[in-house]
Amino acid sequence: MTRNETLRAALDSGTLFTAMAAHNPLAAKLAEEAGFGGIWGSGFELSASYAVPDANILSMGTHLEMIRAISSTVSIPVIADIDTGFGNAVNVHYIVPQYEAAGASAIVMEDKTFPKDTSLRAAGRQELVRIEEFQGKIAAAAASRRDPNFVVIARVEALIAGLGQEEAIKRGLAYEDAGADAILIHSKQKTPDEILAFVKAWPGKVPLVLVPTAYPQLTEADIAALGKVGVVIYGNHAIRAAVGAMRQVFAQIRRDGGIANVDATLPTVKEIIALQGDAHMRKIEAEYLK
Ligand code: SPV
Ligand code: MG
Repeated sequence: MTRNETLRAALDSGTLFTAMAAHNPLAAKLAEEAGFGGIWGSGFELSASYAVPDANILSMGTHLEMIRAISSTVSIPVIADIDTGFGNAVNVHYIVPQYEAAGASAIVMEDKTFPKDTSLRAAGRQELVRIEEFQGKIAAAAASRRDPNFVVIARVEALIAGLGQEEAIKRGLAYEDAGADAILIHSKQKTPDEILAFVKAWPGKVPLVLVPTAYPQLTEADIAALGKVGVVIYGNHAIRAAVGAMRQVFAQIRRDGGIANVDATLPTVKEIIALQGDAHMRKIEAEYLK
């Protein structure tokens, strides 16, 4: 099975597919090693890794290169977060084949205006585009993919924008009509209530995608039991883990005035060399270095 087929089959099967965020190939490799079904090529994580806001400050090319690097490192499906599609439906028509060629198995595109503002920030600028305009963008994404198994996910930001459930359902259904294979419904409420109400009311045929960052109480077992959710995305746990670990170790080295105490707590250099794919290079070396 190709990666696109794997993701498509997971969506068709009705079992819950899990995707962990990554901002570089190493994070993606660790997520694959941990047993996640796929990788979330997160714009938030990539922005954070450059220490800039998640607000289209970085170019599409930077994100596309991250997706290419991740896809060539792991063998599980990669879901690319293309924000608002970097422009209008015409831009989307050109961009989707580039993400497909870079090895992504899916794109997620959100119905906000360009440039976007990040979703989880309190009081962000959350402006949505017209429903018809976004339908055109989804249709352009679906039409421009080369492989019919490449998955197009429409992301509804109506709840994030505070427009309520009726608007969110209306948009989800309109995007399904336009050809979306799944609907990502995002919420920044600190309890799952808003999302649970949406899932319960969702009358569409396509599966839903959840990003439970703001409401972490909801477990995979809870989500699977809802019956309508195909994918759960853990949106920023790679970068948050990295920030927490680096802060702690850096502070201890400053406190101790040296690395003697942290050394034993860290993964060994040998482990990092293994993660670099050293074994693979040694095989090439043995075969071709004459
Ligand atoms: C991302 O990880 O880039 C996302 C999810 O889009 S969120 O940051 O919650 O909007
Ligand atoms: Mg994003």
